[in-house]
Amino acid sequence: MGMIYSSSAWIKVNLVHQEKVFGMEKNFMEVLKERLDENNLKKLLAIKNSKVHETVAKYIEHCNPDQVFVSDGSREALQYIRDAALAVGEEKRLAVEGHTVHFDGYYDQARDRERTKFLLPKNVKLGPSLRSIDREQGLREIHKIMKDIMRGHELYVCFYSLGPVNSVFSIPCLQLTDSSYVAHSENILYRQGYEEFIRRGKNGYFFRFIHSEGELDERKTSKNIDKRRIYIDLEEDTVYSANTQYGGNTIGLKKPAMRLAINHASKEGWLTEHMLVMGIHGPNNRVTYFTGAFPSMCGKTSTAMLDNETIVGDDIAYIREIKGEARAVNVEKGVFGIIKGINSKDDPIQWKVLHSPNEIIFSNVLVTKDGHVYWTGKDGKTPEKGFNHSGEWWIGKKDAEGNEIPPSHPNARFTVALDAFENLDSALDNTEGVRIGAIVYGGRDSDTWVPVQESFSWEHGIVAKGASIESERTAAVLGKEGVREFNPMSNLDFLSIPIGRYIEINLDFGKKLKHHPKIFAVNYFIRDAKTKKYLTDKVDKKVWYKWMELRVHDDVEAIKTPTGYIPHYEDLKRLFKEVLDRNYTREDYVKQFTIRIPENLAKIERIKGIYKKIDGTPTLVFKILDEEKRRLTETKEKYGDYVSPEQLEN
Ligand code: SPV
Ligand code: MN
Repeated sequence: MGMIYSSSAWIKVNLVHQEKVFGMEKNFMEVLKERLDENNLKKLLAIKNSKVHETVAKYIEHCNPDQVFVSDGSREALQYIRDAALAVGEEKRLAVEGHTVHFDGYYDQARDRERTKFLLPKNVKLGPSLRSIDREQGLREIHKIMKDIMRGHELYVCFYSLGPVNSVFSIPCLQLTDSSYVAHSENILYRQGYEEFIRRGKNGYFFRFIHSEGELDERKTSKNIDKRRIYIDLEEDTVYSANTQYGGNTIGLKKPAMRLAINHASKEGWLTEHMLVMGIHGPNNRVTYFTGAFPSMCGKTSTAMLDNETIVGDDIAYIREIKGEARAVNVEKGVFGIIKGINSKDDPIQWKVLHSPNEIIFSNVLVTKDGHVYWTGKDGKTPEKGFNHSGEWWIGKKDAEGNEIPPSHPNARFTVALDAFENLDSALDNTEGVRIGAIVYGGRDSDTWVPVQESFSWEHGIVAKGASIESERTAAVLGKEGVREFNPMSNLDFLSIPIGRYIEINLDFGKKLKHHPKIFAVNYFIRDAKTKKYLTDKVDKKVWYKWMELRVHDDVEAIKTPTGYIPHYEDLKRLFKEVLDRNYTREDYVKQFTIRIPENLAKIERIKGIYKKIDGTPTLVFKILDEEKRRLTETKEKYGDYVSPEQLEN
């Protein structure tokens, strides 16, 4: 077809096409003309992409909203959505200028793994750990659930870009949602993409997200959560989400988009990772960029927010090879951060932002009568009463299951744009991203890994660190907390390709690089085996990052252990003094950096056991794990089960 867009021949061709694909009763132009007012229609038609128009028309017909608003990303459009969130009651104004609060339903407080599924065509297999449903059946089910689901609501049609606009990284996204809260959140978290859609016309692919919060109760929370579904269609780059409001299920560009992006990345030779991106500031004004993967609620945001360092992103990174270097962008431009535990001492930067007049959506926190917010772990006394995700709340209130309800939900969050932070790195919008000097992997591990160690090579880092992450479960997903879960690269929840293939892609990515980032593993959660007390303080990570930064440039030596290189005491002692003004004792060092051989060996067996069951695991995985096992066994024979770093020093 030619480039002339609005010819009648074009409409005819598409009419036929659309009848085949969608089974719509009217042609999509008729629907759009009927259901959009002149201004909104004009905004939509400025984008010369029939698939955009078809999608909007189809879901207007199918979901049947009362009204449609097309956002062109202008200031007026953003204001319109902010106002709508307040008018509808999905958000309420708080005492501080720009602050609002939103509540999700009592049982809609986290990502719903059970009801998040891939729609799989008959011939495609993803392996048993990725939930799926037959594509035809799933499409029927979700469309049945979504029939007329937006009745009584307004539909917001929004355009965004994942990654900086007009760059090799950017992926345009079309979001349809009837939740003003979701649209508002996305306006804070993502770059506007209306202009990008106009620029691209019908070239290239884009992601589609169709969300409805469904019927709301009197508290404006989704009522029919038994019909909650998040269905992912890789064939059409589309995610459907219904009867839920919680951001991890609904904010299309966040975790829904990650699944679509991992699929594309795997075919196009780049990586989509659950990673922070930050600048660590070394000697002589040197900035070294780090990416870091941690499962949810394991310190990813607090790492990205370290004071005296700079943040590019705290959740999702796209990584591409450009001229032999690994380069990363933040897919987002805002933070959907955990609020629990944020206090003025440990988190000065976040604390300041949360107390300044800014555009912030607080979700599932406690709100007092005077319009102030409180969260578990905040400085000061817990208010006697207030309003939270359970409705009216007072100290000691219990839920239907007899559990005491905390003031704020453990997965309560705040949504704010990154430009509110004084530590924002100037590279946020670099169209070529930042050069990655180091990749860090970490999990919630109470008994195995030392606080920081450097892997021996790209392959060793990918296999023995990234692909071997295990983490004790947190409140970020529905289910029992504390259970140790395998979570390769902290990305398991978001994988849309078989695990073995994903590991292989990570290994292969290294082959393209002329300069390899160093790969480190950290553990912020190591405990004393007897007392069970944490062996490190929350702020100690500042020192680990400074040490890693020096290692990237070979500025300090390290001790070779069976699992990786660890710091010398003297280097840490100096850094603790410089960074935290603390006297770091040899005794603490030895406790923290003792190599726990039985635990490490047991872990290798667990990980090998898991990979043996995974089809397509690269053989290199077993080779590297066996080598690590051999090193550990030899060291054990020489020094015993628990080996102090001093024994390995020479
Ligand atoms: C996470 O849980 O990893 C988050 C929040 O970043 S969510 O949007 O729920 O995924
Ligand atoms: Mn995350």
